[in-house]
Amino acid sequence: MWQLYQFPLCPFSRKVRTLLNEKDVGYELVREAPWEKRDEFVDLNPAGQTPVMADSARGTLLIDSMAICEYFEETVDKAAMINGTAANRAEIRRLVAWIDTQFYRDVTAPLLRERMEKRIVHRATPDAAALREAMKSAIGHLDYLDYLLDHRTWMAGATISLADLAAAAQISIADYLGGVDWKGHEQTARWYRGMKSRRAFRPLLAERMSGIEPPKYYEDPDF
Ligand SMILES: N[C@@H](CCC(=O)N[C@@H](CS)C(=O)NCC(=O)O)C(=O)O
Repeated sequence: MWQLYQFPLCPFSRKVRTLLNEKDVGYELVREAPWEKRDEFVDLNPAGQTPVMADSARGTLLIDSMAICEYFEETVDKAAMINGTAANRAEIRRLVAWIDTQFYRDVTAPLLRERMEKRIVHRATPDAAALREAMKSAIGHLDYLDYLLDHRTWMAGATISLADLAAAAQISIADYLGGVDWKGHEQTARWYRGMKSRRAFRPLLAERMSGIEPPKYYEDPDF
């Protein structure tokens, strides 16, 4: 059985979990707080980051969310998420890279730092200016997603792909942490309602990080 080392608000683990659920790959969750830098975990992944997947029966260890997603895309036929022509696949990878680097750097990471890490690790109050900056970046990035969805049904084209899973993963964490103002983002909100209704994604929305409550509408597919 695969074991997935993660914590409930890790967006990269959410991307991986949604892919595994879409593909009906079984796994069990191992709660890992990367900020604790547990020796056994750093032995598994010297980068000390989640997600990590391990299957001791097979002797397989997978590290880094994109490497993990590519592994299951190559080994499980069901629900292909990097599909289409070479150009389609390049567009999917471009968007996943943009979401996992830019959206994470500008929006999800500062929200996690201010609203989760400061509370749990440092017992400090969030920096209001950093929160405002992250929320402003979220508006700019959602404007770009609105633009994409004006021209396409899904983020990268006509069918659902890893780009949608990556975007839903990051947006759901930003939303949990109160960093998304949905006003004026009807295209992205419509798309996100569809993502929230998916069997593969719903269970993630039910999870909570203790001591940090999401907004009331967070789980509602008709928010
Ligand atoms: N490129 C990595 C990024 C993973 C990542 O940044 N994970 C965060 C949690 S969401 C982490 O472990 N941060 C702790 C650290 O960087 O020390 C991936 O896609 O898996």
